[in-house]
Amino acid sequence: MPRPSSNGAVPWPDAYARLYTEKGYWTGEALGDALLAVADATPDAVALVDGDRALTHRQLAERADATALRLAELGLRPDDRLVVQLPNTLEFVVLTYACLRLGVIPVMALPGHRRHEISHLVGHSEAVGIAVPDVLKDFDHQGMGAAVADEYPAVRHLLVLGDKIGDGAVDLRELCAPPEGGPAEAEAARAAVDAYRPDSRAIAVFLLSGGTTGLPKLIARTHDDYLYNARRSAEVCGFGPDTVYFAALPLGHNFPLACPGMLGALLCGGRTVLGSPSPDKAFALMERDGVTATAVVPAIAQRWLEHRQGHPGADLGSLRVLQVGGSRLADHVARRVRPELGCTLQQVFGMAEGLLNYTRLDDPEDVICTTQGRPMCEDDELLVVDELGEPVPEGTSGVLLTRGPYTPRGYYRAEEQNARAFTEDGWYRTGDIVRLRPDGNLVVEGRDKDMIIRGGENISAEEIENLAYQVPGVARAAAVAMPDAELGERVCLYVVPEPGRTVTLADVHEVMERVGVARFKFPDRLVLVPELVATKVGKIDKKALRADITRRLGSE
Ligand code: OOB
Repeated sequence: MPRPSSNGAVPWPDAYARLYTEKGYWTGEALGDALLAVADATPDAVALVDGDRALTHRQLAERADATALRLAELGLRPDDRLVVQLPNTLEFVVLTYACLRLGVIPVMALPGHRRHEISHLVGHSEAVGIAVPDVLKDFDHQGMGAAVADEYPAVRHLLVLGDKIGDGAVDLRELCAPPEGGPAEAEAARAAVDAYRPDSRAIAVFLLSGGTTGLPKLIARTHDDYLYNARRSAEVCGFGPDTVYFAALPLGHNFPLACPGMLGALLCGGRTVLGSPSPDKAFALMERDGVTATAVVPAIAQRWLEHRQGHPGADLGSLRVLQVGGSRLADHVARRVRPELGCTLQQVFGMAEGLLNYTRLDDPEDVICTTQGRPMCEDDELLVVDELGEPVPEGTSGVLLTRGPYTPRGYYRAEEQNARAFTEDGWYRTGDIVRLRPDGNLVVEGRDKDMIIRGGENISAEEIENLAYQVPGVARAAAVAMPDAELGERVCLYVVPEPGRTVTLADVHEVMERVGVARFKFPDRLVLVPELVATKVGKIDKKALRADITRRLGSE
């Protein structure tokens, strides 16, 4: 098993690092420098649009450096960790860019996370700061952040975005404000931030694993690997200076962040427009800003298609590519994209752990609609194996293992999980059941991991079960995916109650509410059963449970 290095990340073996450098995948640049080079080349092109606020590449770069210096003044230093839970806003982008320049590592939390998750992320990453909105969708993020900061004395900075900044908190609008002074000051700020330049092998960002084992694990992505991730993705997606990328999904997700996402668009001298997936607003914004590419999960693609039927009005003529990924897109939905939205569909089978598969824009329609694409790099290694770990014959389905230049060799400080999720020689076990077609494209046929993907949010069944055991009267619990027309899957919890007791869905929700668990993890349905059938090896037979709930749904 590869050992973690002193920074807690598991590095690639030297021979691979050499190979990836020789092949030009790793360029030795820090992400911040790559972004600055673009700002120097196309200073006056618009880089970022957030409502009626717009920044050119030069303005964005200068704001990032001003922000980096303010972070440094607050006492943040390279390798410090900052848990970031912000909506898609200018401040999110400026703060992230500033962190990349300074070598401060953002930990990309998701908007739905609550105290349970944020507290875990802060503890595990040993964060010194938390960045949150004041209130969002009636939830007091600032209060949550303050409570987590109280719990962890190492947290010295609470950065808050909004109108109500509490005592002792830092106002993110001020932190991310434009620099004062003229070109000379900007140059001086840049030189000052340059002094902090992180090594290209250092950790650039922490992404979260969807995970199958309880709370999310941290994935340490390096400057070298993540820059390649975004640049190569941009190439495959035909991004260039004319690209107008619409960030509809929350930017903390790998997909809108760097596949090619916001970073890919910036690195091409293109533009990112910030928004959210709600169809009315998204369509109006795509028309107004001349959006050329965007990324969504299948549940949203479906919603957009439905909406389009009722509201054919908005002009989506600028849209060239709709990327869809995160969970399996049904072939019949895929086939509707070109005729109904007038753009090319690109299926993306990716993971925060690294490997990205894309259908290519010029693939035959059949490949685009029925496969999840092929790896973006010729040095992505794929292995499809059976239950015994033996490679299956081509065209047979099996579990996918992978290694490559942007797939780290282990989770951050997680030796026990790494022993399960990675093989001795560094292959990542994706837990996805795939079939490799003779033309090199993959078809995702299922999952061999205990995870539920609810409208693009990955949920660990084990985490839900652990929470269920805190509910009085629960003797045994098993969470499984139940099929759902709208979200793809929802969470169904099977419970064996203790003798003479009963348990309701409301009881489960109450406990999860109290613990402060993200809403999207709340079970959608509870089924009481007298017992849970075990497999031959003594594990709960989840296949049988999935079949059971599918049967129940079918007969309703
Ligand atoms: C993306 O990343 P994660 O880390 O949230 O989730 C990864 C898992 C995969 O292992 C697979 O189980 C599932 O999500 N998945 C798909 C899929 N794309 C992801 N399953 C079937 N079909 C697909 N197209 O979800 C992600 C990261 C970067 C780009 C796109 C998606």
